[in-house]
Order: sequence, then C-alpha cells, then structure tokens
Amino acid sequence: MEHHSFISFKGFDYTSKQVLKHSRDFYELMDKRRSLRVFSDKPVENKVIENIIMTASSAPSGAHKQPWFFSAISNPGLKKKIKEAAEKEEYENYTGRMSDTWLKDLEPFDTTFQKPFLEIAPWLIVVFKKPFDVVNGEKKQNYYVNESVGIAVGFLLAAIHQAGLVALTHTPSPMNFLEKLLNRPSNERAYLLIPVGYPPADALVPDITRKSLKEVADFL
Ligand code: IYR
Repeated sequence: MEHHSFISFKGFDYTSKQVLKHSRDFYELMDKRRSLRVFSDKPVENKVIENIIMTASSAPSGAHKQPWFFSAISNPGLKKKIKEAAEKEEYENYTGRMSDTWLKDLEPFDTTFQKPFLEIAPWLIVVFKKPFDVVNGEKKQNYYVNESVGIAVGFLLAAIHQAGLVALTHTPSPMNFLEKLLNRPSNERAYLLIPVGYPPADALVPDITRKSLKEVADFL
C-alpha cells in the first residue's frame, strides 16, 4: 500500500454569531447576482480572469481529478468567430429545434438567435469537461464529471459576482464548434460559454423573483 499523507486543517474559528453574520452577508451578496445579456466593452485585466479561474478550479471534484479546463478569450477575431458559429446554431434552435413550449418559456428573457454580447464582452470563458484525462498516452478515468464541473462553474460565477463583474451562463447548442475553434484535445467537451465583463450603465434585466425558502427546502 502506498503511503498517503494528511496535513492538519485549520478552520476559521468563528463564533456562532460570526457564522450567522457571514451566512447572511454572503446570501445577501449572492442574491444580488443577475445573469446579464448586455455588457460594457470596458476591458478587464487578465489577472482578474486568472483569479476567477483559480477560484473555480478550487472546487471539489470526484477523486480530486479537477476534470475541467477553461479557455479565456479576449482576442476580437476569435470572439467574432465564436459569435458567428454560436448564432448559426442558435438560428437553427430558434427556428425549428426548440419546441413551442420552450420558446414560450423563454419569452420573459427576450432572447433571440442573435448574440452581440459574444463580441462586446471583454472576455469569454469557455468551460470544458474532461470525461477522462490522457496521461502518457494512457486513458485515465474521471468521476462525477458533470457534478464536478457544475460545482466549479458555481464557484466561477460567485467569483465573477464578488469581483463586481457580470456574466451569462450561455448554452449555444450544440457546442462542439468551440472544441474546434479553441483547438481542444479530443478528451474535452464544451460545457458552458460564459461572457464576463462590466454591466453597461443602462443595463436592464428581466423582472423576476426567486422561489421562497419553503418552496426550495424542507427541514426535517
Ligand atoms: N441556448 C439558447 C436558448 C436558451 C435556452 C435556455 I433553457 C435559456 O435559459 C436561455 C436561452 C440561447 O442561448 O439563446
């Protein structure tokens, strides 16, 4: 048996009062997050995106395999190619591939096949999932890949919001054009496309509410 070492873990040592305050403060912060479909073209420095990605990559994952990869794109030519390819797929979705019920459910969000934000936002972060890794030409299995990458994206969105930026969890479908455009290896599958930037001063968001605690939780 191989030896696996453990190191001591030091918690924050907060009082229960501090725990209560932190839990409330974080909820209040996160409850201000909104998905935006409009962005300012104001630049965001690379280091910010690096920090956000490293926050995402600190997420827990099946057997600590960290089965994710992030492509961060600020190059205008590449953003244009991504926009064109995404709109081509979305055109097919909006004009035939999505059901009438689906289109009706999307009406409050005023979405169309057109995605100008893909060129305007200073950064696009494309998240890839890795069902397996390739180590020295050998296939190495990853575990709970969708769950792991979903949690990492949650961390990513929280980091973006906490930094004072906005994002959209965008799902052009199918997304395989991103694997090609971004030269990703064959063990990676595009998972989400996330434009990131500042909100424009005149930004509007849909007037929606969130479910109550009673609707989403049960205390037994
Ligand atoms: N992927 C399309 C359609 C779309 C689907 C859902 I579900 C949304 O919440 C929003 C949009 C698009 O990005 O427009």
